[in-house]
Amino acid sequence: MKLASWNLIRELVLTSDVVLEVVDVRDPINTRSTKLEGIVSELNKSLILVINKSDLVPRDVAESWKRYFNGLGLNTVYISARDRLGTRVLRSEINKLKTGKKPLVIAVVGYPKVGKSTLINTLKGRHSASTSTTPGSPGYTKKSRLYRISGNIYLIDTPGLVPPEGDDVELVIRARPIDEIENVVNVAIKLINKVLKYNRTAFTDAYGITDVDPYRILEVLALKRGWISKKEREPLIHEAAKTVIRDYLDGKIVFYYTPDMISKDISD
Ligand SMILES: Nc1nc2c(ncn2[C@@H]2O[C@H](COP(=O)(O)OP(=O)(O)OP(=O)(O)O)[C@@H](O)[C@H]2O)c(=O)[nH]1
Ligand SMILES: [Mg+2]
Repeated sequence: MKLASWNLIRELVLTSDVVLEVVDVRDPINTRSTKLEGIVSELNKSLILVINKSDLVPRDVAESWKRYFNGLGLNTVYISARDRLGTRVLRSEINKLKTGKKPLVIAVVGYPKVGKSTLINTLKGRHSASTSTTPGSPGYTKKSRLYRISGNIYLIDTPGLVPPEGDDVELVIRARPIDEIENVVNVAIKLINKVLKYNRTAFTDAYGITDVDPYRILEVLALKRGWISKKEREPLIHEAAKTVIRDYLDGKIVFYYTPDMISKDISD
């Protein structure tokens, strides 16, 4: 299955001229894919790293990530696809690319839940019309449509989903639907620890819970919501764990770190 997904990504990259790699500003290191970046450069296409959800962090944090990725040689912009902020800068970066290709076809690729669909909708705008199906493309991209987003620039409306790999908690929670996560309580506890490491008040802000013990946070959340087992009168921490993961992915639980913190361990 993983293999098939990478084949689809390759196909999508082949079909396009420019790839927008979308990452989450809260954890850009664990939501970028150097493998994707490798495929894009191997196929001689252009890549723009799009740091999304910038509305969740102070502007200088987004700026520092832009500088960091620029320093790695990556063309980078930060945006909020949801609030339509930074999209003009993104469009102008696309226009500046000297690919010589006309028309220019753009694809949006990234891990689950980073905001690919939101970005596609934002770029499409209300007035863009779909054109034909993507010309001359097999399988996957055959079903997608091309949208003209300005002048000679076209957007493929089907996002490329990077298959999550590795064992960072970020990847686990993004990898599959929440109901299919094994050991959801353990995963949520890891996530809570990671969030608390960078933002001690994240759960106070999100739920009004002042505890900083992860297990206790799940208990209190379950009690607050009235999720209590009928028989044993115990808080249903499974439900609380799923809610924490869902709320994190929806951007309701906020944390961030900055590039200068990378040398320290960010992966747990
Ligand atoms: N705060 C914030 N939330 C965003 C932004 N863009 C997307 N989201 C939220 O992130 C979640 C995922 O957004 P989607 O656009 O569905 O992400 P996706 O990458 O298409 O997700 P999959 O199709 O499941 O892989 C949703 O709850 C969005 O509302 C943004 O710029 N800021
Ligand atoms: Mg989507």
